[in-house]
Amino acid sequence: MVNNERNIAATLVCRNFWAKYFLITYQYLKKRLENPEWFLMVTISRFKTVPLLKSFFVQPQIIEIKKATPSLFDIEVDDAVESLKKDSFSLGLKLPESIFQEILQFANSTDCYGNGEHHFGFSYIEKEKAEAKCDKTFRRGDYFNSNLLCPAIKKLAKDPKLLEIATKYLGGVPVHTGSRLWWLFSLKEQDQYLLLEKMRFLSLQESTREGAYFFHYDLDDYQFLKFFFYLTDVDVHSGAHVCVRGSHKKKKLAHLLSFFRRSSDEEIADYYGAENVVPICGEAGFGSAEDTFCFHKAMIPSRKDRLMLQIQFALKNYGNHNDLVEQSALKRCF
Ligand SMILES: O=C(O)CCC(=O)C(=O)O
Repeated sequence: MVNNERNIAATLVCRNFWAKYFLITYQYLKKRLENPEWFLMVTISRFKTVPLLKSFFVQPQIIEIKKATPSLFDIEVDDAVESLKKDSFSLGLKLPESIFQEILQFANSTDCYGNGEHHFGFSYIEKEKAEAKCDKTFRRGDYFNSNLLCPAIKKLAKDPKLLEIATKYLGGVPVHTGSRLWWLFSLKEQDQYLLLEKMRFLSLQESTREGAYFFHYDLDDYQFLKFFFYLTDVDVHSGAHVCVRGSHKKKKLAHLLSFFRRSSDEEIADYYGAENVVPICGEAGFGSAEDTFCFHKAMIPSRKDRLMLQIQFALKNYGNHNDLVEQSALKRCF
């Protein structure tokens, strides 16, 4: 009897798994066929690290860099580009105090949206009230239209040194493809466990919406680059972003061919060495540049919520990496 029940349960789980697998595959193909150019890029750009194909994907151009306005950053551009090429990331950016305060003020005075859902808007200090009202646990809070609504965020996307780093790293004229600002809310141990279990069965896109807590790599263009800025103090207990040094240049064939582009902590440490798994910690205002074709993830915050800003550049804008939402589609919880 017990065995029989187990068999039934196993059959249901398998059916569920395959139903979900086919649904994800269907949605994936439908979305990609609507945008064939993007589909082609997502399919082939992952092979840019294969030595014989490299020159096909990356054709450096000579670009004149205009430095009309002064930069907000005191950083050596060539050093940053070297680190990006070698390690996949470069540390040491720092937001000027006035820009930092302006973004913080924006975050405190604008609604964020629970788990990125357009109808769960609330102000950060109302989070617990919003959770009670919606009968939900929010793991993330995303802001929308940040580049349009916050002049400081807009200014960062036009900063001459960030553009120069992007130009030299991408080997072409960088296009600002979007900015994003979001909270990762701290979770109790039990909730962390439940979340990780749930995420095992989600597609990369769905699990990223929960908080990108599994190692994965992005395929946003043939060449792309992100700048991250912490708006809260971040350590390994408060949502450190983690990247795997050198993994933008070298990937296992199984990882390159993988539909989900995800990997476990154990597999990453085995293949790249634990010493190359780098949690990025820093005080509020700390920034970094990263080629997120490398394996990367966020650590689940257990002690404090994390607020992070991302500014993204690529060679082409496929329209998928921004936080733009029709303002009328956004609704408050209360
Ligand atoms: O939140 C983080 O630190 C990682 C974000 C990320 O990997 C993603 O959005 O793809």
